[in-house]
Amino acid sequence: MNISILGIPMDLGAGRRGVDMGPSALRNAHLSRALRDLGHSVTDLGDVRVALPESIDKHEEGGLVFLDPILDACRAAAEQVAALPEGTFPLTLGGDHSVSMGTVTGNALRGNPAGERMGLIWVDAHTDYNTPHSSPSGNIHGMPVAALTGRGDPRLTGLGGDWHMRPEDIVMIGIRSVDTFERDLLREAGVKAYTMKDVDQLGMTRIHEETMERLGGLSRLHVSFDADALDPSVCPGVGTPVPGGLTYREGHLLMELLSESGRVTSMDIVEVNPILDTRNQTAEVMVGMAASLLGQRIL
Ligand code: HAR
Ligand code: MN
Ligand code: MN
Ligand code: MN
Repeated sequence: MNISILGIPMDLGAGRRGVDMGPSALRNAHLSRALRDLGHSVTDLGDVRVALPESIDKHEEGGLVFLDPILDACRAAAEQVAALPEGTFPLTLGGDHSVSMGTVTGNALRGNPAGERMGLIWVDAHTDYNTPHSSPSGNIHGMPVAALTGRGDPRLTGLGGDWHMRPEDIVMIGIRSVDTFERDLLREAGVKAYTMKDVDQLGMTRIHEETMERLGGLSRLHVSFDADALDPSVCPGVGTPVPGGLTYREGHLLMELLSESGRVTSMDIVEVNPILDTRNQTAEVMVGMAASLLGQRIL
């Protein structure tokens, strides 16, 4: 397979600094080499240009922190991803999770400017379904899924023109932190979310089967993997750690099963924060997750 790597070194959507170094940390953990060793042809497109927080004013506008530079970076990421040839697998590196407004949009618009239906598998401790009204923080990395489904500020929801994700095409896995009003929005929209209780009770195999069934008719599936989905003991280098997360094996098993399905067409790795990490452990773990999704097997 042809894999194109694109970095979005942005931490403007997060409350803490450091995830802008995520793409470097992942490259340092030998991401390209790991994927080439699996027989893939890998092209690293480098990074999207992102404004430096030091050179712009931190302004909040209607409950949105750093809205304009985040929109610029998301637009640039969406354009670059949308322009990749059909059949290429885009592997996009954040950055905070607001980058996925751009990457998901770009993947949906690839080969069709009007946009296609696409399944979205959101692996995260958080549901990222806030709007400017429901958000307790104003941090845009808590809002990307709501924005993708057309909820929130029109500047965020308008990235794909008239295209939006359908809530029924989204499955979240690993959930254990949801804000009060965010919970209402999520329920009302009808997004399927597997919490950690579901992971404990059903197991990852069953969750994978149900996910494949739910997203049955869709020809494109995007995996957006937030490093904080994994337990903080596995991935300590994240800005918003939540105890009780996915084990190392649960993460790999999900990626292995998705890989066997042969249906995943693009992936993000986001929220890796080298400042808060221990000797780049989080980036190394996430490179392993990408390798499992892209065909690595134990035997
Ligand atoms: N729900 C919180 C907020 O909106 C924090 C969520 C963002 N944290 C992430 N994204 N890492 O998954 O501020
Ligand atoms: Mn997230
Ligand atoms: Mn998260
Ligand atoms: Mn819109």
